[in-house]
Amino acid sequence: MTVNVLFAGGADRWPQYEEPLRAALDEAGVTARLAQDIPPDQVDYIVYSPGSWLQDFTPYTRARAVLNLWAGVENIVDNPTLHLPLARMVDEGLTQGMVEWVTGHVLRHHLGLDTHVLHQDGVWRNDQVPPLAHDRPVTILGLGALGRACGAALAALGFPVTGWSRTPRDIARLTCRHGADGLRGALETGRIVVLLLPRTAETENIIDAETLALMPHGAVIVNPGRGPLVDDDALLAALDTGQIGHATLDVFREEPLPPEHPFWAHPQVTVTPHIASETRPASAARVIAENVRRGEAGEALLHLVDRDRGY
Ligand code: NDP
Ligand code: OXD
Repeated sequence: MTVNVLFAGGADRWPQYEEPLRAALDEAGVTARLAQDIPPDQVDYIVYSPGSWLQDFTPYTRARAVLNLWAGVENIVDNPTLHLPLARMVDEGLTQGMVEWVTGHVLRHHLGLDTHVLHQDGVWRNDQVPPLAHDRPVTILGLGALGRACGAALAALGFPVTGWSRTPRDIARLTCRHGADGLRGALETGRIVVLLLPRTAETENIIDAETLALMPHGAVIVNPGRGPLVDDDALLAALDTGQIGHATLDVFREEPLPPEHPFWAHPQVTVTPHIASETRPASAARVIAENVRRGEAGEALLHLVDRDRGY
């Protein structure tokens, strides 16, 4: 039987995804009609990404699931017309990209690379040899697919890593804390704090004046999670007093970050344009195809979102 898979992931992504998706569906043994335009009442699965033209799911009467190309689901999770199972993206390429980005930015701050990279001015600055990783505790808020992988990479380099999640976790080489009580301890130890939480009602403004004050003086924040995790004004105030030594921010409340936003001009802020990582078509297509196969076989889908929890 032919399965109808609607690609509603954006016309700009279609050229990158069409061939890998066809190949992956084929490899998964699924006979599929894959297209950007299929009559709604014939669609079985919807491949989706934020900003899609598809906002009203009501006419998709026989669809069995929405398969998101992004890890973050805040743009679709509250859609009142969506009553279908929603799967988010967990992709080995996306994870590897995030591990590389987080490790790179943590090492930049740990090694004080800017001192030498930005000052090739004839001054021999040999008064500060960087400490070893085991003297620089790192905290990761969020121990999901991405937080766990980044934690493992940083722990392998020797950083003492504390991770924080909503529910209790037990992860080799990481000190795991959870819940409201665990947040204080996680922040108090982190000289570099990496945010890899989803955006939900509970995580919004989790980094505010109160939590910023818990971090060691001069701590560095690295945020590839979501902009609304951080209260921008509180962060700017903490940067101005030196409570926070630097913030490397990849995600923002408004994207693109408006040119007049104070983050751009602040000397202790590094802005990167939501490029920490991205879903990679070749590996992600296999995840989508496996979920279509599972759906057709009556098996549980991978990476299902809990709509009440919001991630
Ligand atoms: P997961 O859903 O796998 O993990 C989310 C983690 O956050 C879990 O450990 C979860 O806890 C924890 N969490 C959620 N809510 C709370 C809370 N209220 N208190 C404490 N912990 C909480 O997500 P991923 O790791 O795959 O992705 C994380 C985020 O990274 C995405 O949602 C997205 O926003 C962002 N992202 C950014 C990219 C970029 O390029 N900048 C690229 C890809 C993703 P528990 O384990 O208990 O469930
Ligand atoms: C994602 C992202 O959520 O790229 O996948 O931010």
